[in-house]
Amino acid sequence: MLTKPTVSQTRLPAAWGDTALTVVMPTYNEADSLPAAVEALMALAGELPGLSLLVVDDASPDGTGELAERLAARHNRDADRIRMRVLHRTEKDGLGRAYAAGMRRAVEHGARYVLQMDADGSHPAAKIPELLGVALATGAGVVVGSRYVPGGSLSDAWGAHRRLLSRWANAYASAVLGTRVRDITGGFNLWSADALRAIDLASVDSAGYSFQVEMKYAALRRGFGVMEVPIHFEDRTAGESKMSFAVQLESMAMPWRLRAAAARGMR
Ligand SMILES: Nc1nc2c(ncn2[C@@H]2O[C@H](COP(=O)(O)OP(=O)(O)OP(=O)(O)O)[C@@H](O)[C@H]2O)c(=O)[nH]1
Ligand SMILES: [Mg+2]
Repeated sequence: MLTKPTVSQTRLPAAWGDTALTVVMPTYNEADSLPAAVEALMALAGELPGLSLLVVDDASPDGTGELAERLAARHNRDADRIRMRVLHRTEKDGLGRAYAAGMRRAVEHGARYVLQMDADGSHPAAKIPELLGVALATGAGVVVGSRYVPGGSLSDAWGAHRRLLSRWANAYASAVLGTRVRDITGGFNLWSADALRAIDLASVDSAGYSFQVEMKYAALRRGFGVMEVPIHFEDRTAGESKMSFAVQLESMAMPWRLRAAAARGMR
């Protein structure tokens, strides 16, 4: 039985902790989940002085955007530098578009690494130092927080049907695209700014979850290394999933669209 780390288990060389690293966190109606997600990240500030957070909110009707502003004001007041910012967008435009906008902003503001992370408590903040350590030690363009390498695990709350579906979606996308990435659909990934600049975020097609697959494939096509680090993936404990049928259809079609574009030499 694997135990879930509650505190960071990786000690980085002190200088590595100074690396400018921005966590991009998209939110839509996450008022019940956001405070704990922000706390978990801010608790890493001692070990990672270069860490900051950018919340990307799509005008959540439940007031997540205003809540994020209040959290930012509190954390920035107590710190010697700006630790948290909020990017407000005018309407719900899909997780992929929110990530692309946030990542672009992070790189423009000087981030050397950008980490994508959900606000619903699914992704383990305590693993961030390890992801950064692997990126710096190997020069990989992307380090995947992976559910499907040895040592990775899924919440016990996931039933057999959901486990199978997730496994199948991963195998499907990797097989269509001919990659060896075990968790190509995963959403807890650390990117180097160099990889993000090479990918050109403005050209990314996916509105929804297929963003995860499209980005990793784009990095591979451009010759960047992809590493995978095992994580434990928790089920969300508050709020609701935003996964819709349209988003699932886009995810089914995207690997074929990417493959066709690659065959035409476009991506
Ligand atoms: N800004 C923005 N954020 C979004 C949008 N859709 C989803 N998100 C956020 O993206 C993250 C992942 O969405 P979830 O609904 O948790 O998707 P999921 O993890 O596949 O589904 P669950 O298993 O039910 O948690 C969460 O932080 C959401 O609030 C969107 O259209 N805009
Ligand atoms: Mg989720």
